[in-house]
Amino acid sequence: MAQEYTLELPEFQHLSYQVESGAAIVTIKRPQALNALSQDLMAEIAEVAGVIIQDPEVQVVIFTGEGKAFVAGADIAELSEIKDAFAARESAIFGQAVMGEISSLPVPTIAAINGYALGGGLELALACDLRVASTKAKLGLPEVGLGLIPGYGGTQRLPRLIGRGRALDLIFTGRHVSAEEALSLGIVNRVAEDALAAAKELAAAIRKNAPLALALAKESVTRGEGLELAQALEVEADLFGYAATTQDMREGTRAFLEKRAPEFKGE
Ligand code: CO8
Repeated sequence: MAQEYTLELPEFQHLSYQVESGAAIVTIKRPQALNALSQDLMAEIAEVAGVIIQDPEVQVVIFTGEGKAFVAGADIAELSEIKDAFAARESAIFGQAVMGEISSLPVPTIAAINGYALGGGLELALACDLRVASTKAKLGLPEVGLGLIPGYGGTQRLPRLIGRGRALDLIFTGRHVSAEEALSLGIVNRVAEDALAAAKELAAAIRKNAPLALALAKESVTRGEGLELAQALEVEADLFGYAATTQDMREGTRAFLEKRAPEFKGE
């Protein structure tokens, strides 16, 4: 069921925001340019991240695109107008910060890749926790063909996800890979005919679990990424300790012992 809003939403021009059964669905809507990320659209993505954080109904977020693309990259018309290295660097830093807002959302995020996810579009998907691709999707980092390099996190997040050699194959060739190849490379978690429907199913499976535990599990994985194993395990132990103090932990363990479904409150 779609939520009735008490939260005041900004007027978005290039995306829509809707909450269905605890899942926020953010649909990028610039189909005339295959949802290319203009600066205005990037600002709206940053804004929607702020909305998500404030919306108490949201337990999972799904990003998707309208029409035949998820997002076909940064807006090439705007890129062609960039005058100098300073301006280009600023644009990359702004874009990286927007992707950072997405990747640091406390709730699980899913990219429902309904079509082309190229350049900045793949980088948006990589900023999400999970990726579900439609059988029609094409993914790639074609920036070198434009005389550029990925600048919204692609040279960093893709190698961390799939390893240096596989990432550089995609970055050097700029080739588009199919959903099936993306699955075998480990870029996407699932492939389905209808990416959004499959992402909603995945969101429903995630939402059955304790919300604070989900947030703490995500935090543990994120904080551990840049650390030595011993330090990372300390982070895990600290967050485990915190999880064990929650009402949801009492409820989850009691429900198991009483052979019933738990009712988590996120407390
Ligand atoms: N930017 C602007 N407009 C675009 C983009 C884009 N990335 N992609 C498509 N469009 C526009 C087309 O120009 C076209 O507009 P019009 O109808 O006015 O001519 C419309 O969308 C439809 O596109 P096509 O006719 O090309 O559709 P096809 O089905 O023939 O082809 C493709 C689809 C293969 C996806 C093709 O459109 C394509 O190759 N697009 C560009 C993909 C690309 O190179 N993306 C990477 C961009 S660079 C990038 O993302 C860098 C990110 C980091 C930046 C950091 C610093 C700011």
